[in-house]
Amino acid sequence: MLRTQPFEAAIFDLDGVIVDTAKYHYQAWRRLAGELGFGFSESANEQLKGVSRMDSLELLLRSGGVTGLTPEQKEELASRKNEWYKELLETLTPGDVLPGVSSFLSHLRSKGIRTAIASASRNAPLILEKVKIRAMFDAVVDGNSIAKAKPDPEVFLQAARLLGAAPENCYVFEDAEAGVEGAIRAGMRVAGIGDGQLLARAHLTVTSFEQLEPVFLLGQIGAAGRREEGSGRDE
Ligand code: B16
Ligand code: MG
Repeated sequence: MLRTQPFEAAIFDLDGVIVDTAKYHYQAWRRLAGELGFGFSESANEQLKGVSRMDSLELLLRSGGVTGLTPEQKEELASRKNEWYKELLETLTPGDVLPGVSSFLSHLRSKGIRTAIASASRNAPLILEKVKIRAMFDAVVDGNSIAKAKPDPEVFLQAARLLGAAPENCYVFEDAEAGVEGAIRAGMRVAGIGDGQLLARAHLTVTSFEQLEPVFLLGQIGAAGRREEGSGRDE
């Protein structure tokens, strides 16, 4: 059975949850892999989701069997990728906010639930500004203010502190394995948005916010929030 107890704060990952920037990360990493002479598949890219920029580069290089680079060369590759990524971000508009997100946020806030962003991205301020959704969050914690990347719980704990909520009263919304793990380590409940098998550690999984919305809006997490694949891990 999934828990039905209410939560007082909602903490959202950004990339892949609020806005579909995950596809731009993938395009930019794939372009870098191409320049380095190897291919990079969408399934290999799953491992990079939610992971910091430099850790992502390490995973990419490992997948291409590239070794022996100096820290300076790695910095240069990461910033090359980031420039391409930022070019793609230029095309973002409020229309890129994922379906169901805005009404879900409005509903939570109308019920007095506090909201925060917990993102590994150092581009989070730029993205929030481009899609014009910053005002929907009481706090933003991103890659500029954390020392340890997901799956470390730091980003989530910092968001909870800023919202004045105890971790057990927070619900996290995540699309990445590393993020789901980080939220669990923070002692929070977590909804996985995406592939139910990849996010199997989440307390519930849905494929999109449109599907998630009624679950929370009706306040029936226990009745409607059962995972689609496998069995719920909640007690
Ligand atoms: P940046 P999230 C994460 O954002 C992305 O999922 C991950 O792919 C990226 O490497 C990381 O941010 C760092 O992003 O290069 O923009 O600083 O999912 O935690 O919102
Ligand atoms: Mg994400």
